[in-house]
Amino acid sequence: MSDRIVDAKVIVTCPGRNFVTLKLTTADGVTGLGDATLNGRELAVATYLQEYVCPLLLGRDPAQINDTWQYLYRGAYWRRGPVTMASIAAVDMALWDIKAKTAGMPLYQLLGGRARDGVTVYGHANGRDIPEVLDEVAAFLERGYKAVRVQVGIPGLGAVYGVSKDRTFYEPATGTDRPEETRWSTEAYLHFVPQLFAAVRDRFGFDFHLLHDAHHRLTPTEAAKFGKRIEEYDLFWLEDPTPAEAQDAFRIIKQHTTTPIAVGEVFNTIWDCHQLISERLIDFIRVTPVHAGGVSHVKRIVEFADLYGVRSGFHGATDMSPVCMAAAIHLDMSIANFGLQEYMHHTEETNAVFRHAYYFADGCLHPGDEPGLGVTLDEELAATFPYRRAYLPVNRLLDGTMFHW
Ligand code: CS2
Ligand code: MG
Repeated sequence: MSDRIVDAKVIVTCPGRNFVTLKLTTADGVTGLGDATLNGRELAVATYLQEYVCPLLLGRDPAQINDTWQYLYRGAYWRRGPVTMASIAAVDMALWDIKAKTAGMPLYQLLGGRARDGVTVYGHANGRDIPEVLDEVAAFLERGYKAVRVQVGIPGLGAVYGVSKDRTFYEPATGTDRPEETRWSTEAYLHFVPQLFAAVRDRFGFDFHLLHDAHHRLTPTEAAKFGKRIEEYDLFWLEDPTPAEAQDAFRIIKQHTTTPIAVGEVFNTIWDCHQLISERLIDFIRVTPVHAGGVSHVKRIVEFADLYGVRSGFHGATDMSPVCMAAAIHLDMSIANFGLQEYMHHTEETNAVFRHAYYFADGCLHPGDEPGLGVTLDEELAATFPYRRAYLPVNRLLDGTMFHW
């Protein structure tokens, strides 16, 4: 008789920021973890799992990963979207965790084995002004990073995306009663940021990958012009230059600039990026297991992307729990078209709740050799960090017009 799922539990905890985790347990006593964190809307996913998904999992064969994925996707009728796909993602990650533990091997071995020595990552150098950013870049290069993303405060503007109040951790979801409101000027941004790239290249040269996240804030024409303007600084990628609902808008950007484009952290199925990939409108796909249907669906997306020369660049911000980070690293280790992995440090409390086998060395993350994902969740400790509602900021233009955060 094959094994059966006998328990499906949703664990919400807030060790410095909110995380939602699904824990499955089989009759044979094997457990699996799945990240279900949707920053700013965590309880929507927790409820979707608790009310509609967990009851359906009890009694199912944990080995049937593909059938369970389709059962939850086609069976929902209301397909796609961040809440549904984060819920399916959590189940998928947990089932892969169980399968690899049952096989007695780290997940990447089941996904085709080691295809590289380690997973090259990028760190986040940010500061209120250019000198502060330069000091942060120096610190990352000192620590052996081969890739660094730079974000800077814009003169005349208050808080802007990517510049952390705390020098060590970046956590944008800070509004407990209501979202923090920020003000934005695209003109001020476009005028100032090329000076940041010039200063970075002047001081540190071109022997490391330089990245930047425009965070959905430009029009296609502004992005095309900006991409062309900064070609001399040879960015590894310019991220989210324009909102990605309109995939065909990226044709305008690609017609005018060779600055590589990375998009996808907000995507949740292959349908969100099918055109971007098949028309080679992007160079890196940024989907991540928790938001894009889990290990199974992210694997499908990156293998599709490989046909068109598009590489991976999985999202790895602090709102991806160590469970999602581990799943991403196992995929990074095994796929053919690996590009780069984002790596934002979690808080010490998070690392205590989610003990994990992956580790940083020589500018790379390494998965470790524990069976499965290599993550354990300390439920007792998790219970000491109760959920605390936290909104992502909203962003308005200087005249008050609602804009993109
Ligand atoms: C950002 C994220 O890491 C990134 O590239 O776009 O910090 C993003 O803002 C957060 O994940 C939103 O929760
Ligand atoms: Mg981003």
